[in-house]
Amino acid sequence: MTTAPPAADRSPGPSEWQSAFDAAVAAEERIEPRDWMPDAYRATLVRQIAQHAHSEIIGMQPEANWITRAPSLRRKAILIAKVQDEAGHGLYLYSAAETLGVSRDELLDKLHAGTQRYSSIFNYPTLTWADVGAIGWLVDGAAITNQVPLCRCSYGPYARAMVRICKEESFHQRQGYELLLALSRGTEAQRAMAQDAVDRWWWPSLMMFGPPDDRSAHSAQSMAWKIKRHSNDELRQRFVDICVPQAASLGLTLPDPDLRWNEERGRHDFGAIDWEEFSQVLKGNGPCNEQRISQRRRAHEEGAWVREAASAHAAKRRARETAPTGRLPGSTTGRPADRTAAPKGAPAS
Ligand code: BYC
Repeated sequence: MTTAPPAADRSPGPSEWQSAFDAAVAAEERIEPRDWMPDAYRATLVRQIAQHAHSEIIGMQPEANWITRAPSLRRKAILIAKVQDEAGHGLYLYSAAETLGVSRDELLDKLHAGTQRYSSIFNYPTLTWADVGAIGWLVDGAAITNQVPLCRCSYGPYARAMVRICKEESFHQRQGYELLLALSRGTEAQRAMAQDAVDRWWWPSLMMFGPPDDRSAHSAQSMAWKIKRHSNDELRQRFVDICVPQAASLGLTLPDPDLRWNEERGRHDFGAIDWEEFSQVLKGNGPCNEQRISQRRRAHEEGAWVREAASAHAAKRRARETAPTGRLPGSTTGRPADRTAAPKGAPAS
């Protein structure tokens, strides 16, 4: 979108920029990095995109925990690819955030200092191999439900990043489902392991959608700006309705005695979520909060040499590209003269 042109003979005032922005959002146009946008819109996007990016890279930890113990080479290769995909998602999202004028370093510093959040879900442990399946099916499933509408987010770079992320998440969800299906059709011990994982991940997955609508501080404004397209409760309900038949096909149960079809609503009713647990996890008191953040800080410190080497390499390339080419008169190759000249004594070709 190109924000509304000012009147030809004068610069636009703040209210004209605001009106142009409002009109663009109302017309379903995309806001792009160079367009004018309200400070609060920019700040909300930075908050949400950063939290999303942090979730992707912290989210690598629980599953990476099982790479060395995957039960077969095939499962190991799939899991490595999935964890790598999450790193890639982090990259797309940090890049999207950078278009808003914040650097990746700045955002990582805030994650490490605990002043920016990542998803509550990654503060739970992966106790058995079946947890890899439960994360794929439920956590990636919840992520897709939340993220598909973000492909229509009003901010262009975020919306475009989400398109690719959602395609990959949908593969992740299927691998989790397939893994759980194999376990649930396996031995009694394997089926029990799958059921136990689903029992532990179900409620935290429902919390991923955020607090209930009447306690969601940002939803109303984010929906008015078309950053969010649906409320937290709407998406949570959609997720429950999707999961119930999938659980039945898996031969597993969802750990909620109040879960039942409501004919009148045409949706499933489900039990009360423990919002006190959610609030404790957000305060840093979940089972793995400390471990996740200390591991992240350590990985960042241990990766310092890689960043330094990559920067040195990039500087070298830049220098090489901007150095005088040493072109021979009449040469069209642009290569330095000493490289194009045949070495002494070389056979004529
Ligand atoms: N965890 O006003 P609300 C993945 C915070 S990664 C932690 O409703 P909003 C994957 C919220 O930030 C999945 N905090 O907020 C990766 C706010 O706090 P502040 C990550 C939460 O933004 C690897 C306060 O609660 N997905 O799929 O309108 C492997 C009030 O909430 C949570 C995304 O990040 C939470 N669950 O709505 C496998 C999606 N929920 O900032 C899988 C993008 C809420 O005021 N994000 N809070 O201190 C969103 O769609 C929205 O930000 C949310 C929250 C729906 C999460």
